[in-house]
This record gives sequence, structure tokens and C-alpha cells, in this order.
Amino acid sequence: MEYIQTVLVQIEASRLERASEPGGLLAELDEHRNFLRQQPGFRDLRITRSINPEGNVLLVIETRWADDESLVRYETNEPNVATIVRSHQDVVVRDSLQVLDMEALRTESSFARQEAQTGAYSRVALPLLLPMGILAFVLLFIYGLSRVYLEIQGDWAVALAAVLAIVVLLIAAYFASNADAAGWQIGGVLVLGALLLGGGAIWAVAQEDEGEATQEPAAEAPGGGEQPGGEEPGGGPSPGGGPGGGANTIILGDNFFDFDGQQEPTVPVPAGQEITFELMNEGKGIHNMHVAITGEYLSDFCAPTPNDDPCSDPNQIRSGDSGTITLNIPEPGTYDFHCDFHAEQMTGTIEVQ
Ligand SMILES: [Cu+2]
Repeated sequence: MEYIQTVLVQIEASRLERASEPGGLLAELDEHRNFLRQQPGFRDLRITRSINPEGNVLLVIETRWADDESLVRYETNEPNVATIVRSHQDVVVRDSLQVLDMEALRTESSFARQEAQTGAYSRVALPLLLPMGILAFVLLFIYGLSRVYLEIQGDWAVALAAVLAIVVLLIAAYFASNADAAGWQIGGVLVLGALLLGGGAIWAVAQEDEGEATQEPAAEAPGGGEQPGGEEPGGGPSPGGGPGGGANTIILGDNFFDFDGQQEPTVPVPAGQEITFELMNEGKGIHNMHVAITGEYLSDFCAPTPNDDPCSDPNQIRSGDSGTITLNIPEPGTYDFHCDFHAEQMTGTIEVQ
């Protein structure tokens, strides 16, 4: 049970100013708080005054105590509120002092329990939860937005970034100019933002999975060689299929020749007939094709002018480009060819029949 001493006293309106001065009654009562804090069983001090504009001012001073023993010990010793008031007789209305000892109806234990709960919440939970919540939101913002951006292409990403920037600025401007914005408004914006980001991230991840699922079979499909230069280095052979992928096509990869699905190929050619091969550079590097008709290469690099060594036209085929090579070899036999840029790795044989 809580015990309360209530001291009622009236102050003459004309003396109120004096009571409020440093060293006056009100100042001394306020200082008395420090003394009270050291008393066993002390709980609280409350000083209130009436607010009627005319006449005497009623002053109410309440001290709260954990038990009646503490209250009695306080009352029977000096200083206490009553003795302080009595020492300021000059501002107090004569005979207006009343001292009441009272008992709180609310039980002490329920008061203590409630205070312990709200106290623990405001002391521990709030300072801990608030930064953690902000951190979680920032992480979600970074993760969600990055997932979304990875799925969005070019112009749309620019448009989204512009819209997002404007929205963030408008929200910030609103809260900056409305300092007393209600908590539910801030909370609502945060919850809405979290939902949009979370939803966006889930959408992006779903898109990504879908993309992977449709991409894999496409890469395995025959005729994948038709993508100009899009093949990864060392990408799989494309057996004859696709536009331009006919019997007379030689593919230049990094770093190999690919003829009819065969690397380091043997290319059959009829003797004494002119035959033209299409050369497609599907690699990332620059390549060409250079045939050693005389058994050895007449020059280190494809000659810019015609000579006996057939060379691709052009003699430098860039990634994604294509060229041709025309052969007309009268003598049956085998003839080496290579790429001048990768002479050791990119090799093959012409078999004239
Ligand atoms: Cu090469």
C-alpha cells in the first residue's frame, strides 16, 4: 500500500511573486526534493497549484511513501513540507495550512509491477529495437532494390530510379516540414516501403529463376551458333545447324576451328575445283584462316596481296564478323591451315581428294 502526505496551503495572490523568487517558498520546496530522495521509503514529490486567475492560490504538495512507517518517520522529523511552509508565514494565508495523511487505493505491488514493465520497455526495448529496425529496413532497401535492378533492363531502370528518387524526396520533404507528423504516418510509410521492397525482391528472384530455367535448354539447343559472337569462350560445337551453318561453314572460336562439330578439323575438298567456305567468328578474339599450300607458311601472317597461300578475306575477322576463304587446289594431299593469331592452338587440315 502506498501512503501519501498531502499538504494544502493558500498563498496570497499579491505574494505569489515573492513565493516564486529564488529562496522563496516554491524554490525551497523544489530543493526539498533532494532531501526527500535520501529518505527511506520515499517515492515521489508532486507540487501543484490552482489556476484561478483571481484570489488566493491553492498550493498542493504531495509526498508519496512506500509504507506508513516511512511517512511517520518523515513527518516527525525536520525538515518536512509542513515545517518549510510554516517558515514562510509572510506569503501564506493565515491558518490555511492543512496536512492530510492518506492511503492509496491502488495496491503497491500492481504499481510496482506496472512500473517495472513500462520502465523495462522504455529503457531496453526501445533503444534496442529502433536502431535494429532501421538497420533491417536499410538492408532490405539495399537487397530488395539491387535484386529488382538486376532484373530490369536499361531505360526502365533509369525511369525507376528517377521515380524512386522523387518519391523519397517528397516523403522526406513532407516529414521535414511536418515535424509533428503522427507516428502512424511514419510507420505507415516504413511498412509500405518494406512491403514494396520485399515484394519487388521476391518478384526479382522469381524472374531470375524463370530466366535460368528457360536459358538452359536454349544454350543446349542445336543451331546455337547463330548468335553472332554471343557464344562464351570455348562454347559448345554447333553441328551444322542454323542459318549459314551449311556444309561449307567453318566456325572460328577461342581458340579453335570448328568444322561440322569437329575441332582441329579435317576439311575434305575436291581436287582442282574452286570451293568457298564461309568463316564465322563466334569467339571473342580476332581470328583468321591461313592455308600452307607449299607445306610451310610462306609468310608469318596472311599476305595482304594474293600469293600461293590461300588466306581468309578479310585477313582479320573480328568477333561476330564473318569472312570467306576460297580454295582451288589441284594436287590431292593434305595441307595444314592455322589462325595467324593463334598459330599453335588453332590448327586444322585440308584434305584434297
Ligand atoms: Cu585465332
